[in-house]
Formats: sequence, structure tokens, C-alpha cells
Amino acid sequence: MSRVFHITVGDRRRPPQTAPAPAGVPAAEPGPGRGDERGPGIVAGFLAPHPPHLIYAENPPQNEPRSRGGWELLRWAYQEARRRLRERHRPDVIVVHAPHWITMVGHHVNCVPNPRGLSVEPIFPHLLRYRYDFRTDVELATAIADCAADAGLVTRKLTNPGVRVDYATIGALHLLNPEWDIPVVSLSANNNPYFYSDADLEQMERLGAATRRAVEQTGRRAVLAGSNSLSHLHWDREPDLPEDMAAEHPYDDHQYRWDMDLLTLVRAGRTRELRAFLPRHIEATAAEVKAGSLSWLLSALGWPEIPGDVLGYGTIIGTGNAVIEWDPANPARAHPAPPGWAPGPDDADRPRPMTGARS
Ligand code: 2X7
Ligand code: FE2
Repeated sequence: MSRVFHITVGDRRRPPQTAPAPAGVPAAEPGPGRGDERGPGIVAGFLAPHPPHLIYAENPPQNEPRSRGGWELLRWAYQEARRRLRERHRPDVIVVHAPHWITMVGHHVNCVPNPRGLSVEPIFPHLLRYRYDFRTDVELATAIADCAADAGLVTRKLTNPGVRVDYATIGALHLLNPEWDIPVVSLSANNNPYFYSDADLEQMERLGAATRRAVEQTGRRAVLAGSNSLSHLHWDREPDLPEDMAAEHPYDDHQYRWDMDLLTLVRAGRTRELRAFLPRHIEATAAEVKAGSLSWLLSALGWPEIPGDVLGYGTIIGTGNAVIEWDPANPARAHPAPPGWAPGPDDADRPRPMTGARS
């Protein structure tokens, strides 16, 4: 079993952002490999889905099960996300919000300095039994918990080193940084307020704003990862070979089209509309963004009216998954929707068979 890097956290803090350029002098353009001009703050956000199939398909040394690959288009999207993270964003810390660390009371922040253990996917233990050993940025974790409490959210600092880290946290973090050489802050999903799909995601928005405040207070340069799939009805039968790609396709056309509408808004940079669209998408597709990771992420970025870069989309046991980057300093090119287009498939209200499973 390979060991991961151990680095000291808190010694990479950057000085506050330099003063703006004097009038008439153009400011340095951030761009690939020149991200340092941006200084501290949230430099980028990724929608970073975690299905265990992706790690399983990568065959990393930390994971026990072996595979023949599969789900390549999503894995290649992650390859590009990793390149941008290392070459462009160069964060001090990755902050992740994950839907499978479920806390029924309050938003919890992992403040354990060195979480270590075995993460097992409870439904797919034959795909993910992963040995993790990483560093938490405890100063930032504490600041996020304090800022969230100041914002009126029920908040808890997890300090018990024995608590097993869930596979959605591990999945997003491994796929973004398999070297684990960047410290981490991990946030739980407080599912209670979002039991009903039409609940607004107001608490997640507050948690996002609190995360941003904490990043600014501590002078960190942070990348955020929202560990969510999109549409989420899925098969309840697995092929004999889990990575048999002949069996992989969208759960149904309805889910696929709702996902495409969400991605159309993302690519067009229509973020305000996306915010209003999310509860409809959740209602129509049992979407995992119901757990709030995407709302947290975009709220922390200030719901920027910039396009997200959809690096890839693919299904996993029928669920929709997209790897998306939002980079406020270096936004993706906008892909406007066709004239007259409106989000929400026109058969939205048509009853549909519910033969699969939701989780
Ligand atoms: O957690 C997941 C998921 N979100 C989607 C698909 C398959 C398994 O696990
Ligand atoms: Fe999930």
C-alpha cells in the first residue's frame, strides 16, 4: 500500500493580495500557469462527482479492488481538472462538501489533523475499499466552523479521529489530487433541511458565504469541490462485470434531458437562472445536488454570472455526472443557448416509470 505525502499545513499562507495597479497601468492578466497574481481567496470551484466506480476504474494503489477501466470520458475530464489544479490554481487547500457524510443535526467540519483509515462504499464494497491518510488544514476548518456559527447555522467541529471518512469526500479528493499533497477541509451534508426536494437551499448558501469569509480571514488560496452527481435515479442491478460499458447509459431520456438543460445554463453563464432551476432539477431527477454541495460551491463564489467549463459528462449506473470548473479570474468561453430556449424539458410533468432506485 502506498503512503501519501505528509506536508505541514499552515506554512503556505500567502500575503494579502497586492494593491490594484495604478490608473492607466493594466493589471496582470491571470492565466494558465500565472495564477499566483490572484493572491489568496477562492481561486476556483469544481463540481467533482464521487461515484466509487471512478476510483475503481483508475486502479490506484490505495484501493483494494482491481478493474479493467471504464467510464473513461469522466476520468479524462478529471485528468484535465487535475492539470488545471496543479498548473493554474495551485491552492493551499481543497475544501470539499460531500453528500455521504450525512449529519442530521447541523453542519459539521472535520478538524482532525490527520484522518487515516479505510473508506468503504457501503453499497459497492467490491468497488471501493480505499486506504486514506491525509492532512487537514485545521486553522481553516476551525475558521469555517466559527464563521458558519456566526452566520446562525448549527455547527459542530469533528475532533474524534476514529470517525471513518465517507467515500464521497474521498472520491472527489482522490480524483482531484491523487497525490494527497494538498491539505484538506471537509464539510458534512446536513440533510435534515433538505428532506423534501422542493426545499430551498438557503442554509447551504449561508454555509457557502461563511466558507468564503473564513478563506479570506485565514489568507488561504482555496479550491472548492462540490462532490455531487446530477440526476440520480439509478439501476438496481449490476452487470457481472461492473465496468461493462455496454450496460452503461442514462437511466432514461427524461433524466438526461434535465441534466443537459442544467449544463446549458452552466455553459451559457446564466448562473442566476441556474440557482432558480436547481429545485426543479432536483424534483424532476432526484438529483444529488439536493444535498447542497453545488449550492454551497456557487454561493461561496458569489453566484458569478460566468460560464462554467463542462470538462465532461457521463453516466454511472444511470446517474448523470459532470466535472465542471468555475474560474472567476479566467472564465470559460460562453456557449449561449439557442434563441427561444428555456430550461426544463417540455414533458416535465409527464408521469414516468420509476423502476430504478434512488439513494
Ligand atoms: O454515490 C454514488 C452516486 N452518487 C452515484 C452513482 C453510483 C454510486 O454512488
Ligand atoms: Fe453519491
